[in-house]
Amino acid sequence: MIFSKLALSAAAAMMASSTGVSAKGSEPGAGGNIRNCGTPQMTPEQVHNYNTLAMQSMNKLNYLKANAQKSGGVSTQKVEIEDLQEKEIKVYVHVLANGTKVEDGYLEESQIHEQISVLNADFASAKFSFHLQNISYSINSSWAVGEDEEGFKSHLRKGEYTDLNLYFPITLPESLLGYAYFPLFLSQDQAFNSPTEGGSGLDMFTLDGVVIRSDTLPFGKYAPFNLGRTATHEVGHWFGLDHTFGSGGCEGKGDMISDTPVEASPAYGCQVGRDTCPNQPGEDPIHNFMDYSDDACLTEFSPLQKAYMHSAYETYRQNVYGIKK
Ligand SMILES: [Ca+2]
Ligand SMILES: [Zn+2]
Repeated sequence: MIFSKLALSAAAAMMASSTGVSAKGSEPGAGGNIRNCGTPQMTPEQVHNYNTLAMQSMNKLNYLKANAQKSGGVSTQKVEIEDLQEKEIKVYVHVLANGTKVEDGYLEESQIHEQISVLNADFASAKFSFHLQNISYSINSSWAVGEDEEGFKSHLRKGEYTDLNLYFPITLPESLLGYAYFPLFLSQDQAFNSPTEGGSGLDMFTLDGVVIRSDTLPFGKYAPFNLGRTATHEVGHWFGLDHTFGSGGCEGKGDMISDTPVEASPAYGCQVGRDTCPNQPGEDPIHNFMDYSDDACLTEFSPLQKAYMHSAYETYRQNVYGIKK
């Protein structure tokens, strides 16, 4: 995976050493399969930007402080998102298979359309819609198992920074279900990933996108993660959202989204009533798409998460190099 390559640069080493990729997935799940997301943990700079933008989106939507305080810091007030304009996201799908049979990972188009439908349903209340532009099929034994990320992305990535590329290998290293990259100010990140510093030579524009093992698509075999919610979760990262458990623990800022209760660790299965931070308001957000529960248990984004995704999309993706799109 790209993480080992990124570790060559100092800034990225910080990112890689604190990813917690294996730590977060090391808790036993209810069944044999567990959710394990490989999206890198945010750098301190990303955390700072994330926090600032989260506050801005809160203000923008008139999220009343008074209401938040009344309920002990977790606002239960409905955010008015009527004034958020619906955004249409162009989607490019890339199937990474071993051969041309379905069992080789050569997905049927109907299954891909079903995945896009799940995204549209899950993001409808957040006012995002997804529009499939093209499906590419590649037969490559390395790409099919999620290896050579640089290779498949530099060959296949389509569209602009506003557009979503979805890569579907059969499986991924380290039992990951998927991973994505947070949106960034591109020029800033391209500098840190410069080839002259021994980096991968690929900029974050090329790496941008979501990689998901294809048996997590609707009708896939990776139960209980086969209802297409891995895509929803990873696209949440692509829009800039952190996990609801943040970097873990009850004392930190969690995910910096004030209407998702703080939780100490990822929730697995569907633990209704789970409350790992009893001294912090609210039960754990086990139904939130940005937690680790089973697909059937994941049903929602919080109002502020929805607002934040719009702010991040406008700030990072529609405003590349200061040019507003
Ligand atoms: Ca609590
Ligand atoms: Zn994740």
